[in-house]
Amino acid sequence: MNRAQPRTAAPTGAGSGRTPFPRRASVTLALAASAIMTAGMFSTASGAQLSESSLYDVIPAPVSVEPASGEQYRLTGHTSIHIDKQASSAKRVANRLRELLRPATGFALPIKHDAAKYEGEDETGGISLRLDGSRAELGRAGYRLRIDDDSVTIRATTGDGLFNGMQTLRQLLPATIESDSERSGPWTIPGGEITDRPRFEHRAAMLDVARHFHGVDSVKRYIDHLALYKVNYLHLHLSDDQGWRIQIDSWPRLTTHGGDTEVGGTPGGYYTKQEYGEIVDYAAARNVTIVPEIDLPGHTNAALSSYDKLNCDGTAPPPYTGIEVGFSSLCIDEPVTYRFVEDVIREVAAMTPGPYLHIGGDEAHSTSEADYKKFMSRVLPLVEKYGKTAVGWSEYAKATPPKGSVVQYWHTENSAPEMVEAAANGNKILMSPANKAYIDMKYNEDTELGLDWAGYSTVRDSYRWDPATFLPDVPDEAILGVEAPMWTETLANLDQVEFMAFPRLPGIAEIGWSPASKHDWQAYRQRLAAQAPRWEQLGIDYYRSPQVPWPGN
Ligand code: NGO
Repeated sequence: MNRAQPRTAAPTGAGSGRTPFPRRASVTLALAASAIMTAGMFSTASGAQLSESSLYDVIPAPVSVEPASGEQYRLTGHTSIHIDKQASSAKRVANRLRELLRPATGFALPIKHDAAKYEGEDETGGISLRLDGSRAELGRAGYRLRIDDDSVTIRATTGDGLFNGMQTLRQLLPATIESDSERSGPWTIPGGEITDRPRFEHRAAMLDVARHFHGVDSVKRYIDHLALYKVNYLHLHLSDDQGWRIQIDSWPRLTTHGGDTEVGGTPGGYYTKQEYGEIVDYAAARNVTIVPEIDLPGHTNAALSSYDKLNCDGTAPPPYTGIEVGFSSLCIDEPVTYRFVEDVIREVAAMTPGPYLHIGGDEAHSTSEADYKKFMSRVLPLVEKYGKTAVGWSEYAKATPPKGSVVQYWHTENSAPEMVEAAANGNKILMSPANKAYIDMKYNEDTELGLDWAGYSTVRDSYRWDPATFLPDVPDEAILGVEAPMWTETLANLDQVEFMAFPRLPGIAEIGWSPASKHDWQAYRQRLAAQAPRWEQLGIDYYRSPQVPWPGN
């Protein structure tokens, strides 16, 4: 595979050459809807009107959808949200639902505590979020959403399930629900029943905040996008040759020096522990668990540049602002290396409520294979010592990580004996094949942003693959899930990140959530098109791929 990329600064202008699309688009929904109707897209949407969504317009596609024609619920100023007394996880979801619905509707949406109705007995007069441990068929994250003329009820066994049901409900409201200022509605929701649960427990995205630093507000906004599509892990690539982005008290120069710059030599940045905690909490409130990555033993120029003593020759290299890979390595035989790594792992683990800590391990081309294994054999136990499950890129499989550790497959080949062996050793495989799941790849030769070492990745390419069969020799049970990495060598701000993520991110989310039987490109591209008015409300600048029948085209 050709990983060579020009050693040039990334474009920093706001996407020159990209299809221009106005923020807060001026395309009227009426026009958009009529174009959709003309195209005959909504075969299921019985006379879909401009402000209505169809029960089928959900991404990721639910397991089962049963419309009740003629029924619809209308959200009004009298609507209240009902939860059981003492159900704190339902309370969290109720608060979030209110936060989501309030700006556009202007409704108060009071939260009322009352007893759940029995199964089969209709709830009346509001939106009920009911925890119901007896519904084992929904699993931990599934939900059942029922909408009729009088009420909306979401049932789930956990708060996570209620949260997922709420995101579906959100997508069933008119796109203007995403507006940050009051709109007129009407706020109707099509009637029927949706029963749903995820195919894979782990549905992730990654943001590289090392090549270009992306501040707290950008990360929060990305988390909001993930939540809309039920993505439940955000992997943050916190260190690389070009920058160290997380405060480590015992090694302060990592950030004061190592966080200074980024690709292209522009000023970098880092998260203080307090800011990082803010990200972790913001994510948790949206069902997203943060997975921190400290890339080791390669991709470490920022650390090596911060401390002489981490270098085998005792001399710190200058900061690096290009986009080559594979030239840096920690000094494998020096005891200080392991004091450094242990301090970092201890401090990062302490900031991490989630179960995983990613230790990178990719492209350590300047570390011999023997040294690589020696290094990992000392570092993997440290991850365990601080109570975390290790995750590493494909290469670290050769260090035989302990049972239960996660190997993230990022290569493009459909055959990988090391993954088969890792699975046999009890590792879980997280699927991110670069030719499918890397959403930093260019869409086509005209895309200004992004890289192309794994080839171009169209919206269809990134949707049409199956994490369970991509590596046919790895048993299905070993597949943990799917992750869409966003590397940012060329992506200097969130606007550029969004342009690469939309519309591919929702497709990866669907691949991770929906049963394989629901993966259908023709149906998907129509559901995808129906999301565009939402993105416009959210101010997301997306790529208008010609493969998708966008409204207004
Ligand atoms: C590779 C490489 C990264 C690059 C990325 C760009 C992995 C795991 N290591 O993926 O350093 O940023 O490609 O697409």
